[in-house]
Amino acid sequence: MIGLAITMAMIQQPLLPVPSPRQLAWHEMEYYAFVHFGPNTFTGVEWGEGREDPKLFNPTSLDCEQWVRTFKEAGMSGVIITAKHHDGFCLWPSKYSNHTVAHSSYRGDVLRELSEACKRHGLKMGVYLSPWDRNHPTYGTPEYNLVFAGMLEEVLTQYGEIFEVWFDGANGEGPNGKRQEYDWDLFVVTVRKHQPNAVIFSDAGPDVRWVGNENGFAAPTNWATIDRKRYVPGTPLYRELTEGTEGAPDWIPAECDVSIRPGWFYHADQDTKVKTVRELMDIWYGSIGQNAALLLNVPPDRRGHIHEIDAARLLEFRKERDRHFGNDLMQHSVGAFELKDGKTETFKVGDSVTVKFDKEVTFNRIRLREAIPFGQRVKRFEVWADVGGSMVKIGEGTTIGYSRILKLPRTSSSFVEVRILDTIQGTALISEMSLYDAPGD
Ligand code: FUL
Repeated sequence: MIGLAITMAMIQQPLLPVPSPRQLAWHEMEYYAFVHFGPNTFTGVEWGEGREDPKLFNPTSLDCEQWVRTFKEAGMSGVIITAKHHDGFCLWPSKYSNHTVAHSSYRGDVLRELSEACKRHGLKMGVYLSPWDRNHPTYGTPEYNLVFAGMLEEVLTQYGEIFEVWFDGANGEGPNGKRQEYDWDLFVVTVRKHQPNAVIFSDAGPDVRWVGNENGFAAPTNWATIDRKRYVPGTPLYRELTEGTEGAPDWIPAECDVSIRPGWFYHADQDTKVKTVRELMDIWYGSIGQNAALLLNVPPDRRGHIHEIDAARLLEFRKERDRHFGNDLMQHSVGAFELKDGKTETFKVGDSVTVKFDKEVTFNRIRLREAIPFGQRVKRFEVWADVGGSMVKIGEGTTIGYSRILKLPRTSSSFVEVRILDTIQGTALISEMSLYDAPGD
């Protein structure tokens, strides 16, 4: 990896929209854990009805320290926990509900345990709160909006810094058969007031958007921009969310949420269905490699542990990523980022990002990044290499954004060129380029 954005970028005009400081910090997190935990862990369902006896929630040896240690070793940067899923059960002792840990067989505060473990290990914590609540008696009335804002205030003020607030878009009937009209403005204001650095996720932002599927894949063309006016949470335009929209007015990048198991919650009969390293690598290329973040769900079991199979898989996945991306061949380059005409400050359409080596290197992956503080611009590029004395096209792509990884045929070369073929407004700022030789194809 080499970086040169800063000096060049200083003199650049940003192309609006650009990420906010909280979004920029979020972009760098890249890969973090999702934790679905609650009564469903003990009843075996995915969507609890909210009428479950809270006493069912009974982890026998809850160990958030073990979760966080595992996530850290797995190379994850944070963890988002289902503080409240659709069943309305609160993993903290909320004063707004009788359906909480305080009324369960486990009398502690899961959010406290987790936040302390995160602080000890330097991981960031986020919270998932389902606006849809199948338990709360006020659901379906204006009063529920105040209850939900009050719950938000509790989780955003008692556990230290929160990096992301995840609003689930699923929305059905509540206990009284009514649907809720959500006061989104109130919810957003509440988050901004108590955690101004946290990004807010929903189907449509305002800070981070759903990628439109739960498989872990963004599209090869993936803009960080959408036109927010076209969306309301819960009624997404799936395809558009997967690709973003070129030239749209709002910077709302995609996050890929996917579970390591078929379900979001732990079910013992899925112990044999934990995703393989190969499947996880495909997800990595489809998310991190396609300008999105990866939120990988790893649900704790009834003991309150990350199951041994999942923990081992996460570490194997990390080792495999190291085998793919552990050795950046750019470290051997002798001349990098030399512009064709030697004078231009920026990469214009028709310019090339070029890299020379004093002897051939062999590679089959390229990772590119744009200097996103100045916007996302690249629409089309090609990768060329000198192979045995002639320039050969070895790959092509559309968008780059925060991060784009292309698989290439294994190539040996001492001169590599990324040709910028099309951009918004004719210029591009490429901030990093890496070359790797990954095992296999
Ligand atoms: C969905 C929910 O309905 C699932 O239970 C899960 O929480 C997933 C991440 O989001 O909308």
